[in-house]
Amino acid sequence: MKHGLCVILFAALAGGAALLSGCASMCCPPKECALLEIESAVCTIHPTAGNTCAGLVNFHDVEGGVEVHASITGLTPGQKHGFHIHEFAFTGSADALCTGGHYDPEKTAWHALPEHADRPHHAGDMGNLIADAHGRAEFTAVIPDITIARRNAILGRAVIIHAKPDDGGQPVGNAGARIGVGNIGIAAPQAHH
Ligand SMILES: [Cu+2]
Repeated sequence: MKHGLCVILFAALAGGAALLSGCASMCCPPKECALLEIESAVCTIHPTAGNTCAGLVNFHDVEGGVEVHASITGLTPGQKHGFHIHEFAFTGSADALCTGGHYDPEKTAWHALPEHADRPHHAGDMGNLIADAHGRAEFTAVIPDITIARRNAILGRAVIIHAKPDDGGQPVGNAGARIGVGNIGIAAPQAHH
């Protein structure tokens, strides 16, 4: 009797485990997949210590990449500023070095401007913001090879704006200090600015 009960129990456990692993790989209940369905993100840029850079960056999944729109103030008038997604979320360091280096999930270890996206590059290479005479910049581009929350996901990482232009040079574009920073988070459905 005891042995019989054991067999039944084992069969029930094994069946349950098979059902669980099958579900994880195939049917993916909505609760478990909630993050994967996020297609829009937002990032509020705040100045690092001693700087004035501020603004908003919106991200939307599109065919082939993520459409990025940035509206930034407090830049050096008439100058380009390196603009990247860095690997880690900002946690408060005065120089924003806590965000690590350029987001490089493909481990290319090679930097490039978006106009050379056919070359090996970091997924987080977004090129430059171009400030007008008032130190404001508007930026719209589709950045390839990233998604909000699926392959090469950017959600939960940081956007960095640099003091100097990204010249496309190795290893990270010679863009200097980090003057603006923000974390990429989940956008409210109507968050259009
Ligand atoms: Cu950077």
